[in-house]
Amino acid sequence: MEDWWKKAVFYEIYMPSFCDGNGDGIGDFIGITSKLDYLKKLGINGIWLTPFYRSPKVDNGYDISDYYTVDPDYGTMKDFEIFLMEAHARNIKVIIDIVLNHTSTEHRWFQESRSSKVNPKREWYIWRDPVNGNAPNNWISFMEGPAWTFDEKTGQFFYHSFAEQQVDLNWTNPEVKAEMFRVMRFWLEKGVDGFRLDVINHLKVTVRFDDNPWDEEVGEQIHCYDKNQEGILEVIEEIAAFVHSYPDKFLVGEVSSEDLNELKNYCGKGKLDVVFQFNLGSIPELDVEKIYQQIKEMDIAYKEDQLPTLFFGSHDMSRFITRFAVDGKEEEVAKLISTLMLTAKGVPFIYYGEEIGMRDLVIDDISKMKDVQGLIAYHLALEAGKTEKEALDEANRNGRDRSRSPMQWSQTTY
Ligand SMILES: [Ca+2]
Repeated sequence: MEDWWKKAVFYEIYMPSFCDGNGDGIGDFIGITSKLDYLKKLGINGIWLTPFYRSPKVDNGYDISDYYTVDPDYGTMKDFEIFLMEAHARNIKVIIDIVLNHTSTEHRWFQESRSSKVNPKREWYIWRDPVNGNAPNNWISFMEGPAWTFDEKTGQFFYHSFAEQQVDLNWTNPEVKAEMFRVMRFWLEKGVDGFRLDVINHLKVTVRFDDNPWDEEVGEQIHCYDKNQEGILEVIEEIAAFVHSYPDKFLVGEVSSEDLNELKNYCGKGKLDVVFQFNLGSIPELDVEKIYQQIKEMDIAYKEDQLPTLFFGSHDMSRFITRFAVDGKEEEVAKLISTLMLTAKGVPFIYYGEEIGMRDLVIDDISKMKDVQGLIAYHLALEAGKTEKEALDEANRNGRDRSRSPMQWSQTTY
């Protein structure tokens, strides 16, 4: 039988913003369950849920503090189970977002790890001695700022490829790997249909911890030693073999790259089923020639067992209707892109709200901004001597709140 996902249309639900079932202003499982008939009518076959595990939400749930618990904001485990059962009753598959690369600094594993150098969980994370009183190397995080934070208590630095509250797990440690496989087993046995693997090409960092080179021309660090490291494909193959040992499970990976030659190494038989195609999805403006070119290149580069993904929006990027806006032609743009997503070769991922033409939110006051990436950009701009207004513009440009506004279920204003 052909894999179900090859003909599926996925729909990404950003947990806090989709549907609030209990009136506290935060989306939850009761709310999502109440909209399953709507989703069925829309014609989608699969739901991708962003993280709903217990989390302090420094990065809106991508900083998990307990992988085995539903965050109380989103409901209870029972609410999750009812949602899953009701989705399956409507022949809708459910894949869940899982963050294998890092945990929240509030996770008890990290609390134990940082408590002393001899704690059994010390090696679950990446700790290094200072070098001449400074960070062990020049790595900067993928959210700006240094990737190392000094921990007073034990006098060492810990590594975080994203925000400092998202500490990287040490995937060279077999105990870490075994525990994260246990996490996946837990949810597979609850009946989920697969995973969306967050920043999956970051799982391994180099063993040498050399300085990253600097690109003088663009004034940016080249991330040579902190992603796509040797051994990463073997780990991904192990994850794929494990997940596919359960029948009909699906894996989509977020490989942080726009380079098709890199992306194609991660998907296909024995690997991830598909990866997010940022070479197409991240296109900054409506350039039909370029879109056509990317689709053609994927067709040539991909072998028979490889399929691209088709999306132009997500919780990490500007909504495409705003991004591609041609004044007065928003409806045409929305229809054009939707037609392309639903007819070109590949697995489409609709981002909630695209079907009703939702546009970017513009934040007019920094106190209303939730996204850590926007807040970091705001503070860096102020430190660089920019005005309040310029810093806010910078935050809106770099922040991700713009595409995370509540689903517009009605025309009511609040
Ligand atoms: Ca709620």
